[in-house]
Amino acid sequence: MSRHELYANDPAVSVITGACPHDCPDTCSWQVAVKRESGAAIDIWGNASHPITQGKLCGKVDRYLERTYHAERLTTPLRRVGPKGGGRNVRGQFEPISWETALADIAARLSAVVEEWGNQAVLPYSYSGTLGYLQGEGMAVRFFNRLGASKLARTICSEAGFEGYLYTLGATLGTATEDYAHAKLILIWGSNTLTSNLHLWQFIQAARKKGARVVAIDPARTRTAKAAYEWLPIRPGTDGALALALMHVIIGENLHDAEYVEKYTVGFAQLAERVQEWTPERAAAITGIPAERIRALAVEYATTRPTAIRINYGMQRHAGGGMAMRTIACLPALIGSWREQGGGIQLSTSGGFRRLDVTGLQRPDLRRDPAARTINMNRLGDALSLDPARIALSHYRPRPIDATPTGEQIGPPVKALIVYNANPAAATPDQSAVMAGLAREDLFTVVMEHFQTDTADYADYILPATTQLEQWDIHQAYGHNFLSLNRPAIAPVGESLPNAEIFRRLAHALGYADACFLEEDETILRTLVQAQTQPEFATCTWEALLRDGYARLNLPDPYLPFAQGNYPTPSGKCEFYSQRMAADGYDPLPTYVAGDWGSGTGDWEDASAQSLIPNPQSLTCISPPAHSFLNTSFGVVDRLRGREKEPVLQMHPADAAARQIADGDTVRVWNELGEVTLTARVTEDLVPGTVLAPGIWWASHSPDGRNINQIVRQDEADMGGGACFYDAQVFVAAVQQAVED
Ligand SMILES: Nc1nc2c(c(=O)[nH]1)N[C@H]1C(S)=C(S)[C@@H](COP(=O)(O)OP(=O)(O)OC[C@H]3O[C@@H](n4cnc5c(=O)[nH]c(N)nc54)[C@H](O)[C@@H]3O)O[C@H]1N2
Ligand SMILES: Nc1nc2c(c(=O)[nH]1)N[C@H]1C(S)=C(S)[C@@H](COP(=O)(O)OP(=O)(O)OC[C@H]3O[C@@H](n4cnc5c(=O)[nH]c(N)nc54)[C@H](O)[C@@H]3O)O[C@H]1N2
Ligand SMILES: [Mo]
Repeated sequence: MSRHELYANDPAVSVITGACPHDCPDTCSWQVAVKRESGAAIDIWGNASHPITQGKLCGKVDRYLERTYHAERLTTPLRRVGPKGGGRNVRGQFEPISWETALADIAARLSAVVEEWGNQAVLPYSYSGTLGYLQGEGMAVRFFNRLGASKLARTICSEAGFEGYLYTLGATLGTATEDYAHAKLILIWGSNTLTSNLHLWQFIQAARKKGARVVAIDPARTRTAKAAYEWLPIRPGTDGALALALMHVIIGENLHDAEYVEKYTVGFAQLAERVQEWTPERAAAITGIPAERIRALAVEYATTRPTAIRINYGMQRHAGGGMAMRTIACLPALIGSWREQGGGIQLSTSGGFRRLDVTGLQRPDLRRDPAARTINMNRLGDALSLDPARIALSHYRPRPIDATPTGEQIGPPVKALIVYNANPAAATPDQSAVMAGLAREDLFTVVMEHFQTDTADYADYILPATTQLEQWDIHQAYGHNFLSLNRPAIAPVGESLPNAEIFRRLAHALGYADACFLEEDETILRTLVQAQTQPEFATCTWEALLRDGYARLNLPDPYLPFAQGNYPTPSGKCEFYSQRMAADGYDPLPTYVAGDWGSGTGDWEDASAQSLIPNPQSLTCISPPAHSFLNTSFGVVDRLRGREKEPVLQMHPADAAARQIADGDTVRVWNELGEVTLTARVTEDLVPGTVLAPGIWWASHSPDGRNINQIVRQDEADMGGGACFYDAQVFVAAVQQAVED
């Protein structure tokens, strides 16, 4: 008997359907069993009827009740009584206060900041704690529009890749997740499916049962690469070169789909000319993949039918990440694989939801100051400095043509920071700059949280927020085409409140009389659903969502978005040549943009640092997600933290030997931005020259109260102001030998 059946027959239990709120492509439909009498949740599982969830949750969200009822869950508003900040096992000190006092104090402080420094001195900071429309950028956006706060460019995760993909294809549409089951060759490119996109795997397995081959292109032999047919080890940040060489072979050997190219693409002649210089030998020298293997892969890719690429964000967290994505996105059109079910490429399915109208939800008409500056969230460290030059740097500039005009208004320093759904002290680049900013005594910081995170340690006020079990929301997805409704299963734990309610109360405390700050959460969501007029939402009625908990977008089934062109680009075609890119200051043709940090010209390469280690060579550091964490959101769950054991640095035996480092040694990892202490794991599952630190550990759970974002710079990728988490150069040295027994 399934758990659903078990509980459905139990009169003492009710079953509530909801949706996982976390930042993951899978956006699972979940079900929660709640004791009617006590109102306590007693079990949670994946919804068996959902075509993607198929009854399974990941190992993290399986522990959602443990997280929700965790002893350290925040249950009352808190006011700081000690110094700002924390450290290893040192936490900020706070006293409980009432909501009334907290809201009155915060309103008074915000009003004073606005009065003295102007509305732009207030900065919201949020990302993906929940991806819900309402508890994410819903009521919060109404509030910050009304206040006229500085705007935040949400660039930390996927922006560079998105921009690159959009230049080529016009929308983040692609292969349907279910359709991977039909592929005969699957390239998993810069993604660790078994860790970060688990529910795709069942479709890949189905394809393998029918003989499909799976190739993982990754600097690390991840769980996914181990399970794949082949691991193709690639140097980080060099994927563009690989794609160019693949196209060199495909066009050179006349393996492209001439008819598809002719009908549905622009710029083939220029592309052919461009890739002529990209011989496999040239790409081999850059990527580290042997030329023969590149040649064979190109032939295999072009001649196997259908063939699908699953690309994700790993390969775009680099200085040239946008261009790499733009280049790879040309491949399926070149071989015409969009024609076939099980062909194409998927970066994200979020494009299916792109026409969901959120104006009623976010109320841009309320914006008091439409010209307010936009801060790039990756540069929070700069934004929180008091140096005008650094504040200017933190302004969002997504393209080269947006370079700072001289005399640009930089606006006031940030004097009030309101953090929700994010943990920037742990997750944002250049951790020491972020922490230094957060430590400013003249900065007023409010953090809405479930737990006292590294960021909350710096807050003046911490406001307890509800989890998904305790709140309403609606979710799009970026790994499938279902819209989901989340219903609260339990009453708020302690005095916690949904983000929407906190902003509603803050609006009230600030005297905002607009009717939109009175609307109830459920009403807002129903109105949002009912306001949609585009045909793809015709199936997503409020009734269907209440009944099933999810609804498939009204897209054709099967869904082959570009089988007959229909690219929403300026030309209406797949753009091998992009005029828009030229106008935006880019090379209009696919090209390779090298990581600009490893070039040996930066000031990071200072002699004093080099003299500290026997082998002064720097290594490229990547820090993709640990299996048992979701960014920092599950770091508090002991059982999951226990699975990850401790913050480690994986390194290749050759790199370890060159530094006289042995497995288990404590190592110092540093560059000019900062340093962090980790435990070395020597492994052949990594390309030489690259080290890997699984993330994201809480700083306060780390040996020296710091984590790997110490060594990640704030500089933007080539497109979209995206982050460069995996484009860091570091030095590594042992600080202590492991004790042998
Ligand atoms: N368990 C778990 N799941 C998660 C998350 C988590 O923290 N934990 N985070 C969620 C979030 S916020 C996101 S954005 C998604 C991310 O989803 P993905 O982008 O699929 O992230 P990963 O699964 O880490 O896969 C990235 C892979 O890229 C590799 N990589 C790094 N640099 C390069 C490169 O230059 N080229 C190539 N080819 N590969 C490279 C890394 O080694 C890693 O294996 O996952 C989500 N799901
Ligand atoms: N070194 C390194 N750094 C990275 C990455 C990496 O791969 N390597 N990945 C990057 C990526 S892809 C991303 S997306 C970012 C993610 O960065 P963040 O968005 O900061 O993600 P989390 O660290 O998980 O923090 C989310 C916080 O929101 C809280 N939260 C969850 N739900 C709610 C809610 O309903 N209400 C409120 N008020 N709070 C809630 C959680 O408790 C958690 O503390 O990190 C980035 N940082
Ligand atoms: Mo992300």
